[in-house]
Amino acid sequence: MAEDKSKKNQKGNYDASNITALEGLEAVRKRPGMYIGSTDEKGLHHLVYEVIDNSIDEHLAGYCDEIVTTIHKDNSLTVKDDGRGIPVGMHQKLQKSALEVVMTVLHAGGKFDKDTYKVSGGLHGVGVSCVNALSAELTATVHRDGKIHQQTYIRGKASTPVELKGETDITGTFVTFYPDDEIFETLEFRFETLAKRLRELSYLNKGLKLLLHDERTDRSETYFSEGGLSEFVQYLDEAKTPLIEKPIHVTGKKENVEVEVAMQYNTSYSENLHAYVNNINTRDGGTHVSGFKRAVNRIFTKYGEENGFFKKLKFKISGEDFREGLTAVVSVKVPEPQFKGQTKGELGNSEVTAIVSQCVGEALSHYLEENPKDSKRIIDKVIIAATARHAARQAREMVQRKNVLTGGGLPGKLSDCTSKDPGESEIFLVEGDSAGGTAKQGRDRQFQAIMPLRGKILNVEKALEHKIYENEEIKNMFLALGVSIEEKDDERHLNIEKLRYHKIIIMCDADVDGSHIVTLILTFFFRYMKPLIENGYIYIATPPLYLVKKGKNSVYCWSEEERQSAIDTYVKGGASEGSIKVQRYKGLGEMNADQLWETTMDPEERKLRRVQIDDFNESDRVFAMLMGDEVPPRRAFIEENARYANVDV
Ligand code: 0RA
Repeated sequence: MAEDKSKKNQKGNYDASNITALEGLEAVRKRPGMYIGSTDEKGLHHLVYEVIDNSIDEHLAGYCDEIVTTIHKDNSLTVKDDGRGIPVGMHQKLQKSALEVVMTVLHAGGKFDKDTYKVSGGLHGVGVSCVNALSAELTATVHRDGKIHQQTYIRGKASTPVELKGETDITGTFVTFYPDDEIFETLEFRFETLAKRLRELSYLNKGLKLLLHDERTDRSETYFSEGGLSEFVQYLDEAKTPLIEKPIHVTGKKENVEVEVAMQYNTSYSENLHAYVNNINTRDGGTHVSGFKRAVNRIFTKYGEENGFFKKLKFKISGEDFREGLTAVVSVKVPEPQFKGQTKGELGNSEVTAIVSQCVGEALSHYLEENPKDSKRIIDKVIIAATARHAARQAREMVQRKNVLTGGGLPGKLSDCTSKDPGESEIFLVEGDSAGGTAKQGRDRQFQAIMPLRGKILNVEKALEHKIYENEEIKNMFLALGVSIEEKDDERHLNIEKLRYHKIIIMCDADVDGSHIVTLILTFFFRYMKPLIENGYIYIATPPLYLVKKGKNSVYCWSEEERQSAIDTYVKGGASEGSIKVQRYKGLGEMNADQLWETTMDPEERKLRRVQIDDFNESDRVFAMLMGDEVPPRRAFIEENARYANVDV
C-alpha cells in the first residue's frame, strides 16, 4: 500500500522509519475504505477478521489451537489466542518494542518471522495495525516468557509504554478494541455475521477451535472441524442427497503452494463450487479454479474413454457435465497471492493452475481406480447430465431460434414500456392476470412494462433443464428480458448485452402464497440468470399491508408497528377508536390502479428491496433447503431461521 509522502513531518526530528510509521497509519484513517473496503457494517466486521487472521497465522505456523472472540456489552470486542504471543523485545532499528511495531507500523505483522510466510489475511490482508488505526482505543496483552505485557493505543498511537502486568504460565495474545465512532457508521457487531465467518474458518483450518461469545445476550457457539473441507462440503450439501458415500478429499503441496480440495457428487442438477486463497473467498474463481476444472475434465474423460463408458454417446461431453451435481471446495495457500478483477475476487497467479491440476489429477485418478463402484455412479450421472444438456441445448436453441424467426418478437402478455433505454426501463413481473391488469392501468407506461405471470411457476430446483424451456412463463421471461444462454469455451453464459430493463421487479401478494411465488421466481433467477442478481437488477416490490382511514384521511402501513402508530396518531388528534377503519390488504387485487401506483409502483413513494447475494455458500443452501426435496432439513432450517429471522437473499 502506498504511503502518504505528501504530509510534512511537523517536529522534524524523527528518523526516516518513524516517519513512515506515523504517516502510514494516518493514511489508514484518512482513507479507511482503501484498507478495509468500507466503513459500514461490512468494514466494521473486517476489523474482527483482521485480528483473527493474525491468530490464524499462528495456528498455521503450528502454535495456536484456540481463538476466543468475545463481543462485550459496550460494543468493544476481544480476540484471544493461545499462540506464542507477539514478541515484546526491542526492535533495534526502530528503537521500540516489537509489540509496538506490530501494532503501529503498517504491514509489520510478519516481518520477524521469515520461516512461515504470511498466508492468512482479511479481505485486504492489511494487518492488525490497521485495526489499531481505526480503533478509538485498543489494548494488546501478551503472555510470553512467563510474563504479562500490556500496551494501550488511542487511534493507532501508543498511549502507554509496554507495561509489565504480572506473571503467567500460558502464552498468547489478547487484543481488545473499540472501533472508532469517528470512522464507522455503525459500531454494533452482529453475532450472526461473525458466526458465519468463524464457521467457515473452522472448516478451512481443521483442528482449530473457534469460540464466539456474546456478552450482550450470553449466546455462545463453538466451531471446530476435524474433517475440514470434507465436513464443509457435507454442510453445504445438507439438503441434498449424496451420490457417493463420502467426499473425495485431496491434499498436496508443490512449489510452496498448498492445495486442499473436497468434492462430493449429489443428485441435484447444480454445480456448487467454492474457492479460497489463504482463507479468503475468491468469488470470481481464478487460476486455482481453472486448475481444478481442468483436472476433473481430464481425469474423468480419460477414465470414461479407457473403460468404454462413452462409446454410445453421439455428442461431446462438456466440462459442465462433469460438474453437474458436484459440490466442491478448493482451498489453496499461496505465499504471494495476486488478486485480479474489479472486486479483487479472482486469483491471478498463473503457476497455480498447473499445481492444482496436478494435485487434483493424481488424487482423482487414484480414487477412481480404488473405488470402481463410486466411479461408475459418477460416470453414469455425467452421461445423464450430458444427455439432458443435449436435450436442453436443443430446446433452448429452438426457443431462441423461434425468437429470431419471429423478429425477436415480444411475448403477447407483455405490456411493454415506450422507452427503449434499459437504464431507465423497469419491468414488473406480476403474480396473476388480474393484478397484472391493475398494474397495467396504474403504471407510467413511459418507463414501466408489465408482465403477468400466471398460475404456478415451475420449481426449477426440481426440474430438468430442458423442461424449463418448455415452460411458458420462463420462455416469456427470456423473451421479455432480451437475455439468452450461450455456450462459449465449453461453458454456458447468460448474455445480458441486450437486457431490456435494468430494474426487474417481482411484485406478489404480501401473504404466504405471495412470498412462496417470490421464492420460486428468485430460485429461477439464482439458478439460470445469476448475473442479473450479481448486477443488482433484481428487486422485490413491497405492497402495503394496511390502510388506516379516518374520515377523508388515510395512511398506508407496511408493518404492525406502523399500523399501531397510525391509529395512535389519529387518537391523539382527538379521533375515537370507532371512527378509525383499518383495511388489511390481503393481495394486490384489493387495491385499485391508483392505490397500487401510489404505494408500490411510484418511484417517489415505493419501497423496493434489492436482491443481493452476500454469501454464495448460504444462498445455495437456502435455495436447496427451501425448494429441494429433503424435507427434514427444511423444517429444521425454517425453524432456525424463524428464530433469528434473516433469510436475506
Ligand atoms: C510477530 C512475530 C511472531 C508472532 C506474531 C507477530 C504474532 C502476532 C499476533 C497477532 C495476534 N496474535 C498473534 N500472535 C503472534 C513470531 C513470534 C516468535 O517467533 O516467537
